[in-house]
Amino acid sequence: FTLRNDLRKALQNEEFSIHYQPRIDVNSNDIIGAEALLRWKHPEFGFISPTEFIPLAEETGLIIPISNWVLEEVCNHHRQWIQSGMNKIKVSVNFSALQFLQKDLLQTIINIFTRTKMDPNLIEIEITESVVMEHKDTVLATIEKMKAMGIQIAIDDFGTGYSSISYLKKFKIDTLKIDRSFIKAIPSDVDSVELTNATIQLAQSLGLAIVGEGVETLEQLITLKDSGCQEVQGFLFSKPVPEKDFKIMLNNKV
Ligand code: G
Ligand code: G
Ligand code: MN
Ligand code: NA
Repeated sequence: FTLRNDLRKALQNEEFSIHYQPRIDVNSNDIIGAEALLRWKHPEFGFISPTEFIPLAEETGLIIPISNWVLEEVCNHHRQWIQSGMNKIKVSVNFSALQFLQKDLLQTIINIFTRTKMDPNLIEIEITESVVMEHKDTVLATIEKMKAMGIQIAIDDFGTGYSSISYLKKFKIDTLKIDRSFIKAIPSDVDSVELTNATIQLAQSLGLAIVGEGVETLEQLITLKDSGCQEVQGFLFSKPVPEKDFKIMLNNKV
């Protein structure tokens, strides 16, 4: 209850920030993208996990202004990176199901891109399988329009929900992100290895990019690489870091 009230004041008190986790090409070791992850620093309790406050933000409807702030902040950072001469990388932003139920979502995105001069081709929106499957028609109609604008779509936490393979193709989904619970269990757990391999093969046959998430060990990296996974994220390379640190990381790679 107190957290819920504090959340109402968090935006105007500038308690939110964005951390970035690099996405790495397994062959070149280059940073080819970044996932934007929201952080809330509570004045008393310090950092509170999004797994705790995102559900509160969804219950209260605050998720909409907060998510709009996230997207605009990410676009502003991205413009600054380009202006200071760094490689143009793709940035991924997590979207909540509630955003897709907003009638003005697309116009809001267009307004943000216009204000920040963001190239839609360099934004990827991450949604979970359950977002798509629970709100099928609304979400799919919106995805179609996002795709038409050039925005890329990734299915996050892939393997944890129920996906219909037909929609992956029909809506030209760009990327599957294998959930880190499976990566954590490879190569020891046979089921996780099989699911990971099946997902990689599915992605290859549909022409989708594939990202292994939560890679923490060299053994996991090698297993993924040998199975044909081209892109990874995880603590082995970097945890999510504040924007100023991510900028340094990007600069060192140029
Ligand atoms: O960064 P961390 O592992 O603490 O994130 C926990 C969860 O919070 C992840 O599932 C992630 O997708 C989600 N999350 C992080 N940032 C955002 C955001 O900006 N919007 C939404 N909707 N979810 C986010
Ligand atoms: O559900 P989603 O993929 O959006 O979750 C992103 C979250 O995963 C980030 O908040 C980040 O903190 C966490 N994460 C990223 N890499 C690793 C990793 O290698 N190990 C663990 N345990 N968590 C990770
Ligand atoms: Mn994600
Ligand atoms: Na995930």
